[in-house]
Amino acid sequence: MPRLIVISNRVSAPADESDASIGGLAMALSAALREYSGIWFGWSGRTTAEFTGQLSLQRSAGVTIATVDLEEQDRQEYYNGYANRTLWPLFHYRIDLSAYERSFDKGYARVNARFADTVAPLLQADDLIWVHDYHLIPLAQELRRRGVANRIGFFLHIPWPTRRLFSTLPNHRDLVQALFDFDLVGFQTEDSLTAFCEYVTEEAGGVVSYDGVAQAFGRRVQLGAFPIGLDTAAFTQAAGSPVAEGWRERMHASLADRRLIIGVDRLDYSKGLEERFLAYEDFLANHPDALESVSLLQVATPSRDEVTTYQDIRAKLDAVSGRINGAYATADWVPIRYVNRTYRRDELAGMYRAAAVGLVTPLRDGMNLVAKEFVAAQAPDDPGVLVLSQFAGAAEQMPDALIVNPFSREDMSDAIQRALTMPRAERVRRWERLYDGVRENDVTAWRDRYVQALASLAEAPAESEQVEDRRATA
Ligand code: ADQ
Repeated sequence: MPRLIVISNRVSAPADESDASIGGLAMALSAALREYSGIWFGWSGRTTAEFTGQLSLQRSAGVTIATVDLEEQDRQEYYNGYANRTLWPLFHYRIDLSAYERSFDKGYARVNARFADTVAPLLQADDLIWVHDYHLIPLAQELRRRGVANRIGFFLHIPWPTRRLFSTLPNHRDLVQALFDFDLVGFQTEDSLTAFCEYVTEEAGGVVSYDGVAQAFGRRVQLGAFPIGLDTAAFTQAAGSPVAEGWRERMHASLADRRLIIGVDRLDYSKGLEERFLAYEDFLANHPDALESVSLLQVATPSRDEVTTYQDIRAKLDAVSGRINGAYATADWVPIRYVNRTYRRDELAGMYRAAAVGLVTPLRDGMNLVAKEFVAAQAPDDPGVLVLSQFAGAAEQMPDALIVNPFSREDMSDAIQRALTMPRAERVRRWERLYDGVRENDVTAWRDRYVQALASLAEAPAESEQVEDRRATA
């Protein structure tokens, strides 16, 4: 088995799985790297006065974790800048929030070059290299410039936007061209794959064959949809652990026979939290019988709080939840418990299991692992109901959830009512189908599908053998 070299912006050691590190990518990759020997390389999250490329190495369960410090300017221009103020909002359909600044472009290019400089000396000839997410789109291009001929794959954890939207990005063409230096480019969904193909054919003058080989810019790349999964067995086991059981009981005791609706998200405008609160407010207004008989627990962990937009959304959610609680709370009941904390996986599993309804209603999401965690944590004989946004990648795989439009308060309010009143037989039937999917398409299946697809590709052809650029000379 070749070594697997995983490269992502941040890394977290596999041993950390049960601790407080959050974020879907970290969760998935630490599980995916088990059973592999190799290296997981990324930024340490720390900054240093001057970039040296000095590696910090740590061995953990057969994997070498290799991290490097960046400069403060890198953090601002690459991480807070191009990655999180330009690409993240654009790829989540929020061009109103996207900032285009040339210093960000420079920082992004600089850090990708620094990653390539640092990781290239670690590589052996038959290593498979797997690059993750929007922070590192130009990395294969940088590695190729340094003579790396290994097979290199890319996986995008967030959605790929439609052609018209993507074209609002200055230099959009360069970013797509950079993807053609990978051998395999994977997306979460068919929807993202289709959007990318449309760009290739309509904007870049390329072609895509029926088996997903795209040709443009004089190069060729294999494309595919690889929906990410959960470490399902571990999560289900966590849901049955004494810690989870303790939390389930604690939730029930604090609810005093009220039904629990739960939401768990990184605090991000793409997760649709304000819309969710407003829909819940509509639900309370339209169902007076629900007053004092349900409670919404929203766990939202602050993230990226150096970026102003994230401070804004936080302030907005404080205000909206406060207003709703002010309007409806009684002496012994609050409609929304809004908590900005991180919980351990087994604690979260216990909370999911205590809930009658899971609200996963992002406005746009690559996949959304919380939807899968909610399903994996349920008691088979009395499962809660998943209410899922049609704009989460997970909706492609989870049609047995109650699929909602997160932009419509009425739609979401109706779904909450339907979930709370759904007969047990229907709940069980829907949950069984959802759980089968979550179990079969788990994180190991995802990794294996991707790595096999990458390994089965022929060695990267030399530059001269690449296909002719099919673009009409534009
Ligand atoms: P995220 O945007 O981080 O991931 P998601 O897939 O929902 O979104 O994963 C969030 C993870 O963080 C879950 O495992 C969840 O349990 C955990 N988490 C959230 N709040 C927490 C809290 N308060 N305490 C502890 N843990 C918490 C990105 C993309 C997604 C994609 C993943 C994986 O945006 O669309 O599903 O990568 O590819």
